[in-house]
Amino acid sequence: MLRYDVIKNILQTSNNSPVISNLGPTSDELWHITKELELLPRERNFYTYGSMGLCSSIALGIAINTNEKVVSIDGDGSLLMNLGTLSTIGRVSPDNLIIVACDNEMWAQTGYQPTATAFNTELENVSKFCGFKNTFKCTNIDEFKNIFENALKIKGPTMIVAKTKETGEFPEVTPVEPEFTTYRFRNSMLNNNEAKL
Ligand SMILES: Cc1ncc(C[n+]2csc(CCOP(=O)(O)OP(=O)(O)O)c2C)c(N)n1
Ligand SMILES: [Mg+2]
Repeated sequence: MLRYDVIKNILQTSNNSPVISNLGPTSDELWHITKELELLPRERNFYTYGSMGLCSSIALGIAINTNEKVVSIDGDGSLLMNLGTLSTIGRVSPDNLIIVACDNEMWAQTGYQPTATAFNTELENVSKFCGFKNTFKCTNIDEFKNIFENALKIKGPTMIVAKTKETGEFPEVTPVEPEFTTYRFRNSMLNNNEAKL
C-alpha cells in the first residue's frame, strides 16, 4: 500500500480533525493531498518539518487538550528513534489519539536504509505492551480503510501499523513554514468548541 493513499483516506474521512505529520515525505504528501482535495491551507494540519521523532509526542500534547480525535501520521524510523513516547502515550492513555505508523521498514528519506521493523521489531506489539487499548496491522489499503473508519469510532489510544511500499520517487518538497503552521494551528484550536483550553 502507498503512504499517499493512506494519508488521502485519513483526510477524506476524519473531517476537521487535527492531523500531525512525520517529517519528510509524509509532510510533503500531506500538503500535496490537501492541495489536491482543495483544502489548503487546512489549519488542522501540523507538519513536523525536521523534528524527527516528535510527531506522536506533539499529537499527544494536542490530544490531551481537545475532545476531538487527533491523528498522528508517524514513520517507523521516527517512532523507533523516540520509542519512549509510546510508553508515555500508554501511561496517559488519551482515548482520542490515533497513531497511523506508515511502516515502510526503512529510513526512506535518507537513502532507504532498513530499520528494525525490517527485522524483529513489531510496532503494534510494542504499542500493545505499552498499554495502547487497540493495535492493528494492515498490508493493503482496503484493510486500512476499514480499520481507520472503526478507529474513529472507538476509544483509544489506537495504533495502526500500515505496511507501506516506496515508489522510488518523492513528491516535490513543499513550502516550509513552521511559524505559519504553528500560528494557523493554534488559532484553529482557540476557535474550537471542543478545545479543553
Ligand atoms: C534527530 C534527527 N536525526 C536524523 C534526521 C535525518 N532524517 C530525516 S528523515 C529521516 C528518516 C525518517 O524515517 P521514517 O520516520 O521511517 O520516515 P520515512 O523517511 O521512511 O518516510 C532521517 C534519519 C533528522 N531529521 N533528525
Ligand atoms: Mg520509514
